[in-house]
Amino acid sequence: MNVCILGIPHDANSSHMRGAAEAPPLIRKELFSDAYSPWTESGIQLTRDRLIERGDIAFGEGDDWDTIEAHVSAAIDDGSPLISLGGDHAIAHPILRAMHRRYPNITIVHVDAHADIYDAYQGNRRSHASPFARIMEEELASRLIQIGLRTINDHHRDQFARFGVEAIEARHWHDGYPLELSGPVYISVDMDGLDPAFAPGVSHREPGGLSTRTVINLIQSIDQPIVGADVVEYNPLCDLGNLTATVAAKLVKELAGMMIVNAEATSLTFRLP
Ligand SMILES: [Mn+2]
Repeated sequence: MNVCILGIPHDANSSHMRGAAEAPPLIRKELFSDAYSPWTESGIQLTRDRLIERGDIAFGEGDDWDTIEAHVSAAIDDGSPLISLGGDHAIAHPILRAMHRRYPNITIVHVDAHADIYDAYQGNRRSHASPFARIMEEELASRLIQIGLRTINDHHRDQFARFGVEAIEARHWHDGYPLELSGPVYISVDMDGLDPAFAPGVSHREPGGLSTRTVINLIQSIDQPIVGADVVEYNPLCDLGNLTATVAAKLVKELAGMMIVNAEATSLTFRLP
């Protein structure tokens, strides 16, 4: 079992400031740096041959959403799990369109300071504040579990009720929180789900967030097949000494490790009939 890595350098739907599109090469640089161990905490040696490099999407021709969906579909076509490097969070919508086609009953575990479930934000239905509204409208996930939230407003609460979202605020999250997952899991990590003390390189710093350790513990607690993940909203323009790139690379590493561990444990291949 190998894991695909795809860069999606797209930040045109960011509401406050751009910059997240610059992230993929910087995360890769840390991921493959000789300064760090290639071993995951879960016991997998993440040599380069275990990470299938799918490059960065070059945007320009055609609709960006269709382009993202096509690249993701191609990456997961052989049953490989995929980690997408954002880009802003808007890209989760076309990614999930592709994921849903292959895995119809996916559960999304979403780490974020924000619910990203506005019906529209600043008039933009593709806003990075809105992808989970589109995902739930199109029924691309069976469950949406949001973890680490600390900016909930009344509109979000209406959306949670409308879509049956399981929203767990940062103040209520703890190691060992029972998620009772079953079936394929997709993990979407907005770097601002972490506290800015750990990940300052984000466009919207929201104090009171999760520690790096807490997010890794969450990833390692998932005992179901992890078929896809994204690490989004790292904004190098806001970073301090590449700290957030290093944290993002660490999360990518632990995500890849658990993708391999769980796939080998369950011996599921997810090949279509
Ligand atoms: Mn966010």
